[in-house]
Amino acid sequence: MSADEQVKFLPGMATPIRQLIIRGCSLASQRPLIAPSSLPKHSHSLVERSSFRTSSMTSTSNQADIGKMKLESDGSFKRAASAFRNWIQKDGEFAAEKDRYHLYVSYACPWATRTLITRKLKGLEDIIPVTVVSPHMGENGWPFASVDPYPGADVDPLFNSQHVKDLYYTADPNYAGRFTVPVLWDKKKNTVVNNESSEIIRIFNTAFNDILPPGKASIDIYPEAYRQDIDSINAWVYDTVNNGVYKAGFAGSQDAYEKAVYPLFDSLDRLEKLLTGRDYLVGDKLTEADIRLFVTIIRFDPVYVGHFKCNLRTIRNGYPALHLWMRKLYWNNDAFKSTTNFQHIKVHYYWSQTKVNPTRVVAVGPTPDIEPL
Ligand SMILES: N[C@@H](CCC(=O)N[C@@H](CS)C(=O)NCC(=O)O)C(=O)O
Repeated sequence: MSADEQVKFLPGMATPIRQLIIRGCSLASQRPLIAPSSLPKHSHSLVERSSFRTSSMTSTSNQADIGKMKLESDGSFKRAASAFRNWIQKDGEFAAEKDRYHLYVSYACPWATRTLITRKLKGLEDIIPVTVVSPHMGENGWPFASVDPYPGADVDPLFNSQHVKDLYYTADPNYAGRFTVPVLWDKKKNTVVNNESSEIIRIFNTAFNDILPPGKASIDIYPEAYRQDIDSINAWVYDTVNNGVYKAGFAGSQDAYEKAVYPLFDSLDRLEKLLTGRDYLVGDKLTEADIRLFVTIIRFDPVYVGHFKCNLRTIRNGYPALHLWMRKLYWNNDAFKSTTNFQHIKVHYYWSQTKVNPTRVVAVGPTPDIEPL
């Protein structure tokens, strides 16, 4: 429970009256509520929990606003770990069922786009519906279309939430982490199953195979035989490329910036060698290593070169093999093309990250967003 919300136990009452103290004024809710401490986590009824807190009630802008995010003392950016790490399993607590789970994403977010690509590759569109937020991530975090009707954004079909942060508080009123996408939601337990994209794509890879047609069930982006190679590429690609662009872009000192940007380009050079004459990073088929790299490379020229100062080279002019690999995935496989929305990508970074770009002016180039094959 935050400092803004308190549950009051009045003398002689079997159940407490919930009292919301909102910026100095107090509103007593007459609806009885079971003491939260006597319940297992996530066990409040949906209606009670979703009314616990709404976007307009409390100020969480230090938690929700990327512009107010604190850096380390040396000016470097450290990404916080994701909080919800449950797994969907055949006979587990979170069973693999149709019409039980819902995916919340932003087209702008590379981590969320990993999950969108995998959902599409595996043919999970009917099993796991998706809701897209507006790219304007502001002081309350990611808004739904009910608050910001941006083209391509959706309203929240489950709760009509205003912001993604409302979902997090519905799952856990004491949530103190960041309000990130993607969010994989469980409609049965009314909670977040998992908000870590690297795990969500592995869940999607296998968990629903029993209820998918054989052609989709047999698609395996993390095959046993290649796991060691995939894991080892993922490790340095994550640190220096996927997260490396953020470390360069969010750096608050010259030293922190240079410590990120040079290793980033060293890794791009290494990837260029790996991909020369090859269509895929590992073996001769598409794996999660390609998916995880693609979402960063597709954003590179449109956003990271300018906005994040990753400008030693561009992909289109500096890396012919990476450029070809990216264009083949995009133009030849609809799972990549249909989940890439350059408008959401560009508007989000340039508009939302006001520490990096206080004017919110969105750069017009490069044109085209992606070159033809
Ligand atoms: N570890 C998470 C990271 C997700 C993430 O950082 N998402 C960003 C958008 S690209 C976000 O929602 N940030 C909101 C915030 O940090 O307040 C994952 O891979 O799923």
